[in-house]
Amino acid sequence: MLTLYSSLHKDHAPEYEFYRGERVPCFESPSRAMIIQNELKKSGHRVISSTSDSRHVLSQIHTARYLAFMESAWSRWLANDSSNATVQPFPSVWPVRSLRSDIEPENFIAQLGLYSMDNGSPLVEGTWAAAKAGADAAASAADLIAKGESSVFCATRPPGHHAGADFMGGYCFLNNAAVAAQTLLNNHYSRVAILDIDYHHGNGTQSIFYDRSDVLFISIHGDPQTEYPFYLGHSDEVGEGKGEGFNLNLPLSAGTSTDKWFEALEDACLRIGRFQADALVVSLGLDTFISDPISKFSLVGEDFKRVGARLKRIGLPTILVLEGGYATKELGVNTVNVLDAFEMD
Ligand code: SP5
Ligand code: ZN
Repeated sequence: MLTLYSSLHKDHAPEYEFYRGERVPCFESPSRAMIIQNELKKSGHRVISSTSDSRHVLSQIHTARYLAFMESAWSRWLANDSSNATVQPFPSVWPVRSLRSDIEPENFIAQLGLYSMDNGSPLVEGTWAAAKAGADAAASAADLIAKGESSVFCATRPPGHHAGADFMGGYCFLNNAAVAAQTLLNNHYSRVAILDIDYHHGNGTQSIFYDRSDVLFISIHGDPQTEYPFYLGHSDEVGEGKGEGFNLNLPLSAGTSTDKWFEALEDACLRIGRFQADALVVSLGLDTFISDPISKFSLVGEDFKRVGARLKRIGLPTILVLEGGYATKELGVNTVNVLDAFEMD
């Protein structure tokens, strides 16, 4: 499958995240994209660089003040104190209910809290360039589809589906799936379906399109009662206003069997058919894998071939964007299993 890749992702390489009060190595690491890239080349997939700039479409998906914050974050963090060059900033205070989020504080860490949903999304010097390269790939994928390509994969990181219009979270900074969908609409596609099969609910993508009927958002994920991101992803979230009926959540308990997972995938595919989408964006998280270190579904290598085959049967021009998947050793093979099966006759 035609794949977009940029080596800029390597500069988003935070040293640690927090787990149970301890600093632990980041689950979301550069080796993920490198291993996928190796496996893609081994299996004969064509890997190219982005052809489009996402700047305009980013302004349709994210707020101006969030984009301004993200783009200048590192230089302003350094301006605070030059010794910050080797320090990862983390938020420690958030504007929850009854606190004001309309005023951007001058304090950098307070700004970081304003623009974050968690303290689990470490930001470093190379984060903006890596995230922007991911968004450029998503926009490029849509432009390539509009020119007649039938399927394109974005082998980019950091992932995107937890990032909302004005916040980062869950290792995500810019919402690549939303960028891909909006770029398709800008290219005169009229109804785009986004199918999110990452283990975690795609809260950012859902919120971006929640009041719209031109984008159908469907997510299959671990039940937010026990699984990250906890505060969104329930089955009663169906969309609002014009968007009512265009959001479908299929939460499954942690530990759900693979049979049940594929039943949910079938429901999702049938809904996409009824929507009469003219293009499909897949938020391809591979953290549904049995050995994923932070997730609790049980798909094995062969199951990812079945996923690819089922997605192909939907029969739409398709963009797949990489989201999560942290069993790094197997991540390349699992990803390529999806793509190979998608391309099989
Ligand atoms: C894109 C994506 O998959 N983001 C996931 C973000 C999850 N963040 C919370 C990580 C919690 C780690 N819990 C470790 C459990 C180890 N047993
Ligand atoms: Zn995930």
